[in-house]
Amino acid sequence: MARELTDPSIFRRPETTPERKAFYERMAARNTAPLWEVMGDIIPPEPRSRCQPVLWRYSEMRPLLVEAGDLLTSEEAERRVLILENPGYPGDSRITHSMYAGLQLVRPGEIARCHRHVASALRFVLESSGGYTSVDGEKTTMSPGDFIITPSWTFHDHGNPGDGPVIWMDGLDVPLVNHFDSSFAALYPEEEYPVTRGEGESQLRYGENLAPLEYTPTGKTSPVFSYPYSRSRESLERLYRMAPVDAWHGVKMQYVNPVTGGYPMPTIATFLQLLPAKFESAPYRSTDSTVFCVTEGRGETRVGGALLAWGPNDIFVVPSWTQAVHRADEQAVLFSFSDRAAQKALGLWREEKLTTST
Ligand code: 1HN
Repeated sequence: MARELTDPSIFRRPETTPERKAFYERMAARNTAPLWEVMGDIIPPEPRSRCQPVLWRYSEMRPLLVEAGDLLTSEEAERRVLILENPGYPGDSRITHSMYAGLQLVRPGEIARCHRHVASALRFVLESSGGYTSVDGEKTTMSPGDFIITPSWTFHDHGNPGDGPVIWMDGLDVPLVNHFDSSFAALYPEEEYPVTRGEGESQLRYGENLAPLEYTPTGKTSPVFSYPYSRSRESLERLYRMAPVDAWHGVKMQYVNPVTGGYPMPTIATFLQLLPAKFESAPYRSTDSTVFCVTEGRGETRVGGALLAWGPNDIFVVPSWTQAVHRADEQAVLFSFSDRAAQKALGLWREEKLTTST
């Protein structure tokens, strides 16, 4: 079961007598407060996330997004995006405590004009034939299942020269950046950034088990910014056929920055996993609330008392320190992202692998 907000504190809390209360009021007038009144709340014995386990069905989201396309141009909207908002944080534009997610539509012929911001972004492509995103002068064509990075403070614009809608999930570390009050944003003076590099150039330089001569990594984000689905998908399929399947995760891999071996972005970790048909995972929990996007297959996830039944392009959330069990009706592939990169960099991350559900 989910941990409840009623979890007992391990700390003492003395009785509040009228005399003490009057004292606390005098303290408040001097911008001070008694720790002994709040210690159990600010130092819980384990995470008490307000994040709720939720599912967004693509069959319900896509029509809303298409309707948004009829109502507003992407020029008017700046970015035509439906925010996936966790009901645990109403009005807060966040899908988990630390992460933002949304569904973005670019209609044929549209351009989402160029800007940059401190927040790092990922795109996970759901529908596209010919859509592209451009990062600091290099274009990348988007295909379904591709994971694409927009590093912090890089100029980016998107376009759709094709004849069908282009739709992707955005994931950004906006709540984390705003937690630190460290957000900046700027427009590029033109609608599109000039193309200065060939398409696929960063892949050739850094993503082929090669690197430029005497290269030393600069910056905190992967210099490869497109991770095509076809390659990652094939790895999972072939590993499934030749190697043991993990009881907690199926065949799960993490995306890497090829020049450091670390996560692709300094704050956001991303994963791809294959769940074989009829696989049921052993229960697992970790401190990084995680956003899952189903790329293939159907199944369900039991998490914190909720049963989330998912299919292709559905998006769901597993909150921090909440046991989750995944079951696949048919072979399934799940993309996921979380703040694990940030938590591990700060020495905060924990996980627990259980053998039976409690
Ligand atoms: C943003 O810049 C994009 O560039 C998408 O496509 C979603 C959500 C919050 C802040 C900036 C984009 C965003 C965003």
